[in-house]
Amino acid sequence: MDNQKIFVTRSSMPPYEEYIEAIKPLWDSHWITNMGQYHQELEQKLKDYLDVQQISLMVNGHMALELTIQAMGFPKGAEVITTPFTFISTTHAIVRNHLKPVFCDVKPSDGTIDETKLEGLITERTVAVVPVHVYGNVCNVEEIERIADKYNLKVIYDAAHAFGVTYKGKGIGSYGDASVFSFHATKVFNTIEGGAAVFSGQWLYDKLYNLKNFGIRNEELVSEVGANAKMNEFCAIMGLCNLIHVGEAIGHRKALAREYEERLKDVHGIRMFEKKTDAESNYGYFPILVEEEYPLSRDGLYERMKKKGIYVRKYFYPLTADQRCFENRFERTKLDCARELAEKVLVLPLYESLSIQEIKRSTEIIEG
Ligand code: T4K
Repeated sequence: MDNQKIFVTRSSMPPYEEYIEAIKPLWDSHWITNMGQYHQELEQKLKDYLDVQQISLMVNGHMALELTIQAMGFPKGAEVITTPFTFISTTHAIVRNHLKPVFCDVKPSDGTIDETKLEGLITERTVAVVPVHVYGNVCNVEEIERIADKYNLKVIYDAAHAFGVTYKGKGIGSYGDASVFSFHATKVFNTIEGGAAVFSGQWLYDKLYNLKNFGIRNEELVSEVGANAKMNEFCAIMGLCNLIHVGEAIGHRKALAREYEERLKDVHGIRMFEKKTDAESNYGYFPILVEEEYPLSRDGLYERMKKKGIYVRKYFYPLTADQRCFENRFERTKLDCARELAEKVLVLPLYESLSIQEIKRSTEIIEG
């Protein structure tokens, strides 16, 4: 038991019979993709759950972000201010749209974009900001909105980690011009692979419909050039089944996160991110920061845990700005805090079926 491998996460899955029962009708209809009945049902249910006006389901979170940025119609080469302390998808979505990422530093308190440094990066070529609610930590949405309004910039949140997060009693997806969620297998809520863009205007719904469905409006009309990024019915049904249990799953994660906090709060040299008091987390990730006072380096602790079968992760090291694919491509802005966090962060295992005993196994190694 004590040498069983523990990974950073483990996909939440509904009871087997529940899913099998739910997919049975597909063998009658043979309608398994292209905005079918379950796709529509999931859109309706998620609109309520996420407390948003419009939703467009996608094949994954990355395509939701890439196509939402594309939908805005920014001119080629325009600048988009974003954070490098994120999964590579955020930066790829900007670059694949022929836009230039301008990297802004993050805050040491929670790893989100440092809004006090935004204005200094705005030029006449800036068209948008793509902040990330990293680990579900809520960005300073009010200040970002104030700056965006002042300079007439669009705000598209990468909310891949923030499913079910609320801020000041509102769904996190209701902030900004649009937000994008990931429903990947490793997320709090999954549709196996999947994602969605959420927003308020009908025009964006229609635009994204075109972009995810080849621009096809009817059998004889293709109105614009589009990709294929539709969610299929097996994935939509997985989402419908998982949605029934997600509230309970988040509650369970919360209890486990509290257990970690309690066990780690007095460990010298281990720091945890701050949470906004008016935000309700989804407990999707449990990141810790290994500070200088800790007897081991971050990498030292990572190796020690791995040797004992606990596969923690360095989300997000290296910074996306430092990845080989971007070498010598974009200006090197000062990213001191982001770099420091990337050198210190370790994400501990946290998932619905994790046991207190397994948490103890991890924290005992950290306690040394
Ligand atoms: N923006 C942000 C900020 C993101 O974090 C992400 C995705 C995106 C955008 C893009 O959304 P998607 O297009 O992916 O929907 C994982 C995920 O693949 C990725 O979705 C996620 N972020 C990223 C943070 O983590 P890896 O390369 O670390 O995954 P992997 O395969 O090493 O899996 C991690 C652990 O999860 C495994 O050790 C075990 C567990 N696992 C994994 C899979 C694949 C399961 O339990 N079941 C599974 O099916 O990227």
